[in-house]
Order: sequence, then structure tokens, then C-alpha cells
Amino acid sequence: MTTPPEQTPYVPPTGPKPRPQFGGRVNMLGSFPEAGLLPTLAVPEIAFAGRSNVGKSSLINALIGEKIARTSGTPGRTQTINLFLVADRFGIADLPGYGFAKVPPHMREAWKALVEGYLGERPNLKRVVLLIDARQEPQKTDGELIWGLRQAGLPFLVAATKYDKLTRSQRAPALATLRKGFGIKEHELVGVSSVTGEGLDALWAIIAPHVEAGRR
Ligand SMILES: Nc1nc2c(ncn2[C@@H]2O[C@H](COP(=O)(O)OP(=O)(O)O)[C@@H](O)[C@H]2O)c(=O)[nH]1
Ligand SMILES: [Mg+2]
Repeated sequence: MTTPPEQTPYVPPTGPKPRPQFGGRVNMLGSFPEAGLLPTLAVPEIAFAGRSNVGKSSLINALIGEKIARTSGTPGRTQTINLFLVADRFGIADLPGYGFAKVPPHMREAWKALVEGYLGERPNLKRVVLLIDARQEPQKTDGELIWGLRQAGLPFLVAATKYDKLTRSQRAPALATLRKGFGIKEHELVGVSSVTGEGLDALWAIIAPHVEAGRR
């Protein structure tokens, strides 16, 4: 008789808890050109902000596991806030992008009024995820938004996007450049890729406690 092979005990994987998937349970509540038009939600809300083309829509889709936000290769010019309700548990606001070249001053003012109006009027807003391209040198417009969030006392987190486009050796220096440029702490910055999924669990781990604890 042969002895049975020794069993290897099951070792659960470590690292951040995998984030839940919400496929089929996401409702688009609308696209709003004025902050005052947004419905008030009875659940916590997370907002996503950043320059046009930084990967906002892609990140929202990758994080939620469903194509809810429209992505494009060309910077969009529509200035609206898209609001989503995810599994009746939390809201996601996709804020209008900024920073593309040759924007007439009246459009810049309209963007400012819309975003500032939104940030000042959402009692359930738990976090602003500010997206910054991991490959870029710190930009003035991003710095101004960070300054505004600090002034308003709004908790934020920087997601360094398109992380897949950096080599392993470029990554830590790129994050350090952003940290120094914007004066942000290590735990306030996470490198993410919507293409490879890198950093999404880490990003979710930061958002999840707000979403769960803040439920009303
Ligand atoms: N390589 C790479 N490309 C990305 C990533 N996220 C977005 N993109 C591309 O960047 C462009 C702009 O993305 P989009 O999500 O529409 O940006 P938004 O304007 O900020 O909403 C699109 O061509 C995307 O395919 C990423 O993580 N990695
Ligand atoms: Mg978009």
C-alpha cells in the first residue's frame, strides 16, 4: 500500500481585501450642469476629480467593475457632474475635468463655480479622490485644487494614474516627486492603473471604511 501524499495546508492569501464587485447594481442618477441640481443622497458619497484625460472615467469603471462612466481618448468639453448610486450603498460623483489648453476664461469660471458649489454643498461627501497622471511633473491647477480642498477641510486622496506606463524603477521616484510637489503624505497617495488593476484594492481599502461606517 502506498502512503497518501502529504497535504499542504491551505494558506489564505494576504494583502488588501479584494474589493466587492457591483455589476448590475449601479444607477446613473444624472448629469448635472449646476451643483444645486444634484439630488441629496442618504448614503455617503465619494467624488473623483482631476484634469481632463487623466483617467477618471476609466478608474471609476475599473474600481466598480462596470462600465458606468464614459471614457474617451479626447478631452471632453462638457462641464457636468455625473452622479451614480452604487448598490444603494454609496454615491460616486464624476466631477468635470479641467486643465486642457486654450480654455476661454468664462469656461474656467463655470468649472470653478460648478466644482466649488458641489464641494461646498454635499453633507455626505466623505472623500475626494484627486487623480494626477503619475508621469507628470506637479501642475499648478492640481496644486490649486489641493489647496482648495485643504482650506475647505475636505479629506482627499491622490491617485497617481496610468501607473502601468511607468517601469518598476520609475515608480517610487514618480510618487516621491508628486509627494514633494504637493506636500502630501505617503498614505495620501496611491499609484493606480485601470489597465492592469494595480493599486485598485489599495484605493478601495482607503475608501471602504467611509462607505461602510458613514452609512445612514
Ligand atoms: N495606459 C493606461 N491608459 C489609461 C489608464 N486610464 C485611462 N487611460 C486612457 O486615458 C484616456 C483618458 O481616459 P478617461 O478615463 O476617459 O479620462 P477622463 O477624461 O479623466 O475621464 C483613455 O484613452 C484611456 O484609455 C491607465 O490606467 N493606463
Ligand atoms: Mg471622463
